[in-house]
Amino acid sequence: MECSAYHAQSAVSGENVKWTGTEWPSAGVLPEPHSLTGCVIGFAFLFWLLVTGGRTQCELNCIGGVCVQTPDGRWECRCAPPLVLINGQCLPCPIPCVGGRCEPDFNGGAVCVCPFDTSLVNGVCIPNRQLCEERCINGQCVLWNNIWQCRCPDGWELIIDRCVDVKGQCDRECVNGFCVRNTNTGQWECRCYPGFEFVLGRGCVQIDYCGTGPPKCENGLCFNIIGGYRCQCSPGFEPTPDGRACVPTQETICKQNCQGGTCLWDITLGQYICNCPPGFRLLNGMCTDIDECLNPTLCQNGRCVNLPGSFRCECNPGFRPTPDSMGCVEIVSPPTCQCTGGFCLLVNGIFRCVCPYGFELQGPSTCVDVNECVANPCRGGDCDNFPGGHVCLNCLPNYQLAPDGKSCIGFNPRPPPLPQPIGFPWWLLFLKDF
Ligand SMILES: [Ca+2]
Repeated sequence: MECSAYHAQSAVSGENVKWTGTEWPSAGVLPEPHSLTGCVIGFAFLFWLLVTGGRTQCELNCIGGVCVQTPDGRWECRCAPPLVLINGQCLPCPIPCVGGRCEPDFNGGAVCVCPFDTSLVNGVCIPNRQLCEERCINGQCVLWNNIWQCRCPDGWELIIDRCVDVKGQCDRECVNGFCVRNTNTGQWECRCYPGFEFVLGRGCVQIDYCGTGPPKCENGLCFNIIGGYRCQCSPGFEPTPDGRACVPTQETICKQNCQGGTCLWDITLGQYICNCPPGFRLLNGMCTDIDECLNPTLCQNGRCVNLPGSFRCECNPGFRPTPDSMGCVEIVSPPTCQCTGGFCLLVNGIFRCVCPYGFELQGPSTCVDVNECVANPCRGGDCDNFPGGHVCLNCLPNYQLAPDGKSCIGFNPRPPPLPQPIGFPWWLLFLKDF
């Protein structure tokens, strides 16, 4: 033992401990406090301890304390609280120990032993209940098997000594889903509603059906819906009954198979039909020209020339096309009209000789005067015939010339009958073939 070490010890002791004989355990001889303050005196004290046998041996090492005899006869060094025996010296507790008892450990250090139901926290012995309640945020401390434990409300969970609203946290993050507790792990897990998938950090997000997997909605646009997708089809296409694909409309299909024609809705058939232009027929999805010349009855007396949509008859020399252009007929000299005294009129393609009023046809082409006087139109007078008409003359007494001069009108009870007036086209009288 060096003098300096002992000297330092006594100085420390002088600060913290009141060295009086009455505070020490019984037995042993304690030097007066003042005798410990000098190095020379200290050496003398050590020497004194050495010469006292087992007790002396104890007291030699029990610096700052006092040796007491145990019931089995051994001598132990006892330090006055709060000093603690460390490496044979009674020293103040080298560690903070408020509310506890400082005791030497087996490694030359010290431990703070807290009273029952308290725990050492930062060198202070704190009641376990207080400790629990300080830490048990959002929970309640209960005594369970003599241990204060933090109990959390349902749906809350103890995470590092505090209750955390794990279900609430799950609920907040689990939009478009619901939280269930995994019976295996005990964790609250977010289960997404159909059509949603869980993405860490984003919660339940709508599944992008359009953007994943094989391309969708060809000939249209793809739209995600909850649980799937739907197609909005381009013009000419229509969605399938399940809405997951676009197929050509009936009209489109018709048009694809009706090139050169027009697709029309047939209300009786209830479907589109291909309508080819005249002279064309549908062949292998295309409106194809009809070769009318394959019909042997066409263009007789000529040569048939097939044309797109039609045909033409090229007539042999001496022939001309028929009015309907379906054949050829022999060219005949145009009919001549002989009509003396009248004029020619084309009726039904045939010239007729038409005579003026008061003339009639004699033979095929000669107009001669009608002698009206033969019918005796001037009863009561004289009749004078002239080319194209007649006139009455010399009406008898009691007769008067008609305003038109073509009859004599009598005043007698029975006037002579008047000739029939002619009120329809006069030339019709002469159309014998009419
Ligand atoms: Ca043709």
